[in-house]
Amino acid sequence: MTLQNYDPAIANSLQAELDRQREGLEMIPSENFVSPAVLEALGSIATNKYSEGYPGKRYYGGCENIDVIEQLAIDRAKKIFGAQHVNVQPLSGAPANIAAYEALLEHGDTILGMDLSHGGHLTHGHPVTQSSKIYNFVRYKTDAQGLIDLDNLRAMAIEHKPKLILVGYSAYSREIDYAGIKQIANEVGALTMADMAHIAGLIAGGQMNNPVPIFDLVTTTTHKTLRGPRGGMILCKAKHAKAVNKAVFPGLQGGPHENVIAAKAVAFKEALEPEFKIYAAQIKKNAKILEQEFLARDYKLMFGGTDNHLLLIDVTNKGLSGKEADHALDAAGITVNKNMIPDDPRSPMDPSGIRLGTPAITTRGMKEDEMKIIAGWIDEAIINWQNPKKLANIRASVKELTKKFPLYRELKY
Ligand code: DSN
Repeated sequence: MTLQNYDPAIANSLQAELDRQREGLEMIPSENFVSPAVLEALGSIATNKYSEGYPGKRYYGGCENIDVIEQLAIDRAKKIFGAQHVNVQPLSGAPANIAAYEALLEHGDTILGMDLSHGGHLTHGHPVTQSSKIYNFVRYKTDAQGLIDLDNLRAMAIEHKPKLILVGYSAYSREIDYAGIKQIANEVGALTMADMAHIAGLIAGGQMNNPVPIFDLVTTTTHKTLRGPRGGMILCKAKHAKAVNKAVFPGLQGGPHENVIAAKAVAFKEALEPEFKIYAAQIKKNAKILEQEFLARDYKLMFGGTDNHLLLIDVTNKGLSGKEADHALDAAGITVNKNMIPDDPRSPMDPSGIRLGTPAITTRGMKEDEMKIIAGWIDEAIINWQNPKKLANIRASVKELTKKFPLYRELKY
């Protein structure tokens, strides 16, 4: 019995989603396309198994095969990032961050983390989150040039005496000086944590600085540039291993999702291949081309440009809001997300900016030439945001281009 025969409502929606992914340009910087091997592991019978505990120390019988799978995921992740200890069980990035705080801190401790509108993440202390009610978050910002000013960070660290300094961002496009930040943490006796979710694939591919050997603890998701299944992971120094494992299970979670862990292991094998370095390098080259094309068209790039996979663009000088740009681009077959810019005077639901990136379109095989064409289409869609006919024309051109870069050739629901 196929899914189509048994549950056509779901099968048809999956097919429609597959068509959407195939026929559009996916430029949300936190999205990607996993390989068929990752997809196969994700949809495997490992989903049937309970395995609370860790390899060799489980609360359930019958875990001998699951142990092999989870240990492979751990060993491969250690090798990619040079980590002393890895926990592959976090269900995603937000739970990984909560478990990390629990492992390293006492409730009420002070954490110095980046402001959301400057590129930080909700889980780094935004007042709407649960963790902001448990810990005392103090938030730093980027400077007028859009960079992280280490002198300012040092002054804030001396003033607030944080137990933890937190870096790693979801809309920041520049390289991070982990050694410089570690130095400040040492001066004030703070622990260090990086959330490398957005850039883990670029680090794995040797294209960006690696915080793992320097920092106490690093969290990540596995589904962004790292191109694995939707999930999370914590990497840390051996001295934090016990606390991290206890914080994840039983502290925060129950049974690990071993089908996801199997898919993580497959993605990590891929990240260890030489081709992954080429992929990671191409992500950055493609983002750089977009940067040049947008600067040439008078777009206001936050942080002055990009060193990674993403661009944060203030579109208000083009006469529209981030939400309007997001909708216009959607109509043109290009998916981005509306996003706050530093100290945005507008609201989160209708901010000044859009955030876009290259991981998914690079996975499809698109390179410099396609980036130039795509930047032209984005500009055209933004200029013609109130012209449905023009947007439909761009959408038709987008569809033509995507046919040259097939996605999941054999797949059908
Ligand atoms: N939601 C993710 C992103 O899009 O950046 C971060 O958690």
